[in-house]
Amino acid sequence: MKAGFVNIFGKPNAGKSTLLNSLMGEKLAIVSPKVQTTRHRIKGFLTTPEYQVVFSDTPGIIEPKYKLHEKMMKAVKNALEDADVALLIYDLKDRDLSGVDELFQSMKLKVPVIVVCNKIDVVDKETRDNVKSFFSTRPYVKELVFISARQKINIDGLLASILKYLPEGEPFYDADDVTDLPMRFFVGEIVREKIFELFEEEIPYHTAVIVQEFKEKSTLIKIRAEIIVNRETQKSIILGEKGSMIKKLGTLARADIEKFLQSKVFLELFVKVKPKWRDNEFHLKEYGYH
Ligand SMILES: Nc1nc2c(ncn2[C@@H]2O[C@H](COP(=O)(O)OP(=O)(O)OP(=O)(O)O)[C@@H](O)[C@H]2O)c(=O)[nH]1
Ligand SMILES: [Mg+2]
Repeated sequence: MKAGFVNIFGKPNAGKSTLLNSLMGEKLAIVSPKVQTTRHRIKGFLTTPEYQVVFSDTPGIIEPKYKLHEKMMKAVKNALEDADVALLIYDLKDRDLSGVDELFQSMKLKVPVIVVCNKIDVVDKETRDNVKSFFSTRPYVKELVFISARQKINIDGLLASILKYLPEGEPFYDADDVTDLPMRFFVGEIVREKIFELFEEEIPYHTAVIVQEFKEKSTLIKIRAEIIVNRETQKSIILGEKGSMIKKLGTLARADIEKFLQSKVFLELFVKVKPKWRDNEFHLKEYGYH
C-alpha cells in the first residue's frame, strides 16, 4: 500500500483548485477567474485498494498585505512542511517564466517536485516546447507534466507520475472519507464562489462567509449564513436594489449547495459589516482563519 501527502502550490489563478477537483473527480474547491480565490488549505483523499493520496489545495502564493493574507500564507507554509510530493503548478499563460522559476526555487523543497504545466488547451506548441526546454534544465524538477486541469487532459498521466513518488505506508484516513473539513465549510465556500461570480472589483476580497446554522431536518437542510463585509457601501452592493442581488446570490448558491449535499436546502443569507475584519485577529479566528 502507498499513502502520502501530495500538496499543490503555485501563483494565484494557476489552476490549483481546478486541478484538485479534477484529480478527485468531484468539486471540492471553489474556482474563479479572479486571483486569491482559495483562502484555506483544502484536503481531498483519493483512496483505492492500492493507494491513498491526500491532496492539498493551497492559496496562491502572494506577498501578504493583511493579516488575512498572513493566515493564507501560513496555510501554504504548513503544506510545504508535510508534503511527500509537491506539485508546483505553472500557468502556461504566465509570461514571467523566470519569476515562477525563482518562486519555485525559493520554496526549497526537499521532496520530489513535479512541475505541472497547466492550461495546455490555450497555448501553442511553440510555447509548450519553450517551457519544456526551460524546466528540463532546472535541477529541482523531478518530473515535468503538461495538463489541462479544466479540460481534464492528461490527469491520469499526472496521477501515474505522482504514484511513482508516493511513499509506502498505511492510509491516514478512512477509505469512505473524502475530506476532513465539515460540510458547513464547503457551504460557506460555495456562497463565496457565487460572490466572486456576481460582484466586481474589490467586493469578493472584502468578504467572508460563515455558516451560523446547519440543521438537518426531515425533508431538507436548513442553513443560515452570514456574509461579512468591511463597509456599509459594500453591504448595500451585496443587497442590491430592493434586495435583488442577494436574492440572485441565494438562488445560485442554493442550487450548487443542493448538488453538493444531495439534499433540498433552505438557505438564508444575512450581510453584516465588520470594519477591517481582514486585519482583526479575533474576527479572523471567528471566520475560520486559524
Ligand atoms: N483554459 C484553461 N483554464 C483553466 C484551466 N485550469 C484552470 N483554469 C481557469 O483558471 C482560473 C483559475 O482557476 P483556479 O482553479 O481558481 O486557480 P487557483 O490556482 O486555485 O487560484 P487561487 O485559489 O486564486 O490561487 C479559472 O478561471 C479556471 O477555470 C485549464 O486547464 N485551462
Ligand atoms: Mg484556488
